[in-house]
Amino acid sequence: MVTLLDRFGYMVWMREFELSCLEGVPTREIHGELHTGVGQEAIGAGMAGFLRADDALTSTHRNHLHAIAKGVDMRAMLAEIFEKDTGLCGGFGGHMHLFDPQLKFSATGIVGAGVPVAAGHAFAARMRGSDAVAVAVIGDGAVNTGAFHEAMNFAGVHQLPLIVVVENNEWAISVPFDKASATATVAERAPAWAAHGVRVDGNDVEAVAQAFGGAVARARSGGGPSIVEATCYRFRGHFEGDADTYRSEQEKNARRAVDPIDITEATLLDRGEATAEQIADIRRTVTDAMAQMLESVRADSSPPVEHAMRHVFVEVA
Ligand SMILES: Cc1ncc(C[n+]2csc(CCOP(=O)(O)OP(=O)(O)O)c2C)c(N)n1
Repeated sequence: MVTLLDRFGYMVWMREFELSCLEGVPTREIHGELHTGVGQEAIGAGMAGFLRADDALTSTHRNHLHAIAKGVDMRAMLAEIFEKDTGLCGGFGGHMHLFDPQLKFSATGIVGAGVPVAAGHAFAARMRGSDAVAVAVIGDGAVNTGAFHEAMNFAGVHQLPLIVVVENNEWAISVPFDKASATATVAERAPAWAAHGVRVDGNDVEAVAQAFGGAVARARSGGGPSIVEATCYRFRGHFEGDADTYRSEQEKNARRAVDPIDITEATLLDRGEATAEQIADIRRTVTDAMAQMLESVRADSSPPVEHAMRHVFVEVA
């Protein structure tokens, strides 16, 4: 069983992982856009512990925390993000294209495109007679794509073991959710696809765990698809380098003051489920371990230039 203290630990790892990634932007160790999930940790941490290796999880451009929740090796992820040949994909994919076939984890930068892939995994599990489930994590911007509607309808028709987790951080880059969605929530759309829908406070890691765990159990036992909408706020710009002028300073300051890690810490202390020393110890241990991981990843080599054409054409021996 994953305890609240365990979930707190996951959140601290997730935050420190993202902070380590941020270090590679000004130094130009990381090329291209970097999207972090700082502020959204309670969703990934709430999903931890419910999925098996043979369950599939597809994610987005903002994928690091979901990979950690699926159990993907963090060092291999960090090395991939820092473009090293020790990375998950040999340094060829970068941060938006993390793939772990053993754990059936994949990501795509194409908004909404992970949902039909997850529906395919769910359909394959059904055909194999397995009770494996498939999860797609998407943002609120993805719920207005054709891919999402089509995949949800397919999952509803076949009552597939598909769980779509929507991280509703209210903004799709500069577009507010309420200016783009015909419905006030995503969860309320679920009955249109014969799916179960629930909306939870995505800063409340226990509420996320309860909703996600319930959806996984339902899917595994033949109860069909679910949408779990978790409300949250992204603390940083859409990507590193985003001027982020579309959100007022007042809004950003007020929302960043509601930090899911601090909320979880306060709950643990209030309930006497952890002492201040234990909390401080977790924070310190994780910070030190992440610093060491980053230092060691930085010492790895980049893929050699002669490998540049690898994985482009079929290689004939
Ligand atoms: C099909 C497609 N359209 C547009 C884009 C450009 N784009 C990248 S991220 C993004 C917004 C995504 O917002 P959301 O789904 O809410 O996720 P968030 O970034 O808030 O996590 C857009 C429009 C894209 N990558 N793919």
